[in-house]
Amino acid sequence: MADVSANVTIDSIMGRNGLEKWIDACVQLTKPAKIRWCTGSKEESNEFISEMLASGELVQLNPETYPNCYLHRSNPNDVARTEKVTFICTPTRDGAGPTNNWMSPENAAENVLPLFKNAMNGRTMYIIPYLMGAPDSPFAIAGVEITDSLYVVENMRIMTRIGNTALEHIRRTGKFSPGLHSLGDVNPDKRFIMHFPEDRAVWSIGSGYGGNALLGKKCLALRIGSNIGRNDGWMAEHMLILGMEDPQGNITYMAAAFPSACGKTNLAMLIPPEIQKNYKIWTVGDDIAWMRIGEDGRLWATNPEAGFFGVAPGTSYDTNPNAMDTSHSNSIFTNVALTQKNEPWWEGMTPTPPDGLIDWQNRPWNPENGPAAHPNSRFTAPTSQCPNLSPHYNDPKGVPISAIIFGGRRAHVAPLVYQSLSWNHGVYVGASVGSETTAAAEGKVGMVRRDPMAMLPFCGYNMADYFGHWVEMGKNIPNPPKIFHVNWFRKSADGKFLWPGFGENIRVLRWIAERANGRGEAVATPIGYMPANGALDLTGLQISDEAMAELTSIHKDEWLAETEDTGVFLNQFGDRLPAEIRAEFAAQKQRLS
Ligand code: OXD
Ligand code: MN
Repeated sequence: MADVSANVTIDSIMGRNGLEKWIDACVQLTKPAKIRWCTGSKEESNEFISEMLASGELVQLNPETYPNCYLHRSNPNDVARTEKVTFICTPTRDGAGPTNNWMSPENAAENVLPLFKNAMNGRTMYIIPYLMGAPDSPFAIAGVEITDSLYVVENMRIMTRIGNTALEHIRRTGKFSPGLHSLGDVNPDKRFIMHFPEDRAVWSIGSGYGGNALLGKKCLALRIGSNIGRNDGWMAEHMLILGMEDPQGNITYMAAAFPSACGKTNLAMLIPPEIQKNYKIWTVGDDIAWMRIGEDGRLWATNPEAGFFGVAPGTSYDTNPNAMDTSHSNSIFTNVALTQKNEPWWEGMTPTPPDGLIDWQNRPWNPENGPAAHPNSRFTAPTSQCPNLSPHYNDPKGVPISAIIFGGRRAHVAPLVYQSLSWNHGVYVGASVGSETTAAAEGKVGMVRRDPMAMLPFCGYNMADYFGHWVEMGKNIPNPPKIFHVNWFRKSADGKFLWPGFGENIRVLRWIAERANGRGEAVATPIGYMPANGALDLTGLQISDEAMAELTSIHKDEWLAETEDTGVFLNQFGDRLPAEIRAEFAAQKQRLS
């Protein structure tokens, strides 16, 4: 290890010698001026918020209309997850696989750890014990995040269960995920998000952005979590969880994976249109699902988070009233615009922008400078405030999943909905998910990239082995969920969305629930089962027959090209790709030709 500090050993900084020694090592390394343990109390939160208001790190929003809500403007160089500096540090490159950036733990200790040296000089170190999962769930996993950012502390307070509950869990189990975070000098050239699955450890430096800095979410619950799940026989997935209640009161639970910024939060909180009002959606989670085989042989899912970190633009009382209500109090808004009434605003919140907006960079808004709110601006809001929150949200055993749904943002090719022919075909469907890129991660927006199970940026080990784990799980679940694919984003030749989306998606969920419960009319096609004529309830929907025909059409030439492209993606895994996935690929090609 490079000369970071005489007292810092790799064992201690990885947390191998326990919590106290790890904290000592972090202190020796980063040399904070003060140390503060977070207890999770309301008083502590008030104190931290006052401090941030005084320093300008937060701006208080209108206390009448947005009580206890704040605006944070981040460094303009730090507004999204940075996948190119996100590393999986397994002993061998193969452990991380071809779709992850890899660095050896030795190399990380040599080259990245020194960036933390004296990083907290003159700053306070906050120690945040936190829990992912309900406190009395046997599946909860604890972490401790050390950070020098109060913004991170207050976001972690919303997104996870922080403080003494978590500390008790750690004392009882002796286990925790050590996460060291420092803003450093918020320099993109010295920004690294490092994961060490063998130690459940995370080091993050140079960024204060959500997915890079709130270590419980993408880092622990998905990248490290997927490793723990593989070893212990469960699944950590980038999925929302919802329950759909039918008029008879039966609830069908579904988990759905979509790449970032494809409307997961909207789907999780869907409110059906008036004509479908006898159906109701219960929200369990909007981003992450941990799924285990229950004693009854079904797959049970829990949401390990305590908050929503939702994309703001496009969210409105038309598109997602539940998200609007959830985030109207006790919430933090990041990189949104500010109105003259001191309220948050973003593109799509109202049909026209109010006068006198201040943009996300604290300038009077001039459309020539781009949107008023950053396209990846966010709200951090407590799950408990969601008006249609499922009574089972905190249930330690979770909810039984009958359907798994994959989806992407595809202007062409993918039809509105189809069902896989089997579990393994469903794994292939998930492995072939493609989506147009969005602003949630840095890079060009609008390119189709393969994003298997929406886990490309979040799978913490070799993705070929991850497909293998899915195949294995299928063998072990006596009563597995049915697997589906949806696409809300198909466009006509003149570039208009064909499907109205949002609340109307209930019509598709209804067919999915019927199929999952052994009913629902379907026809077999080369890519899977599609709704039979009349099987989707379109009553009261203004949609032309041509639009419906296009939404449910499969163009063979497009699908052959799609399958070839999936093959190119899968080929990078070489011999490590499970034989079952290879066989599904061959069978799909065969059916198409
Ligand atoms: C998120 C993401 O923030 O997927 O949830 O990017
Ligand atoms: Mn996400």
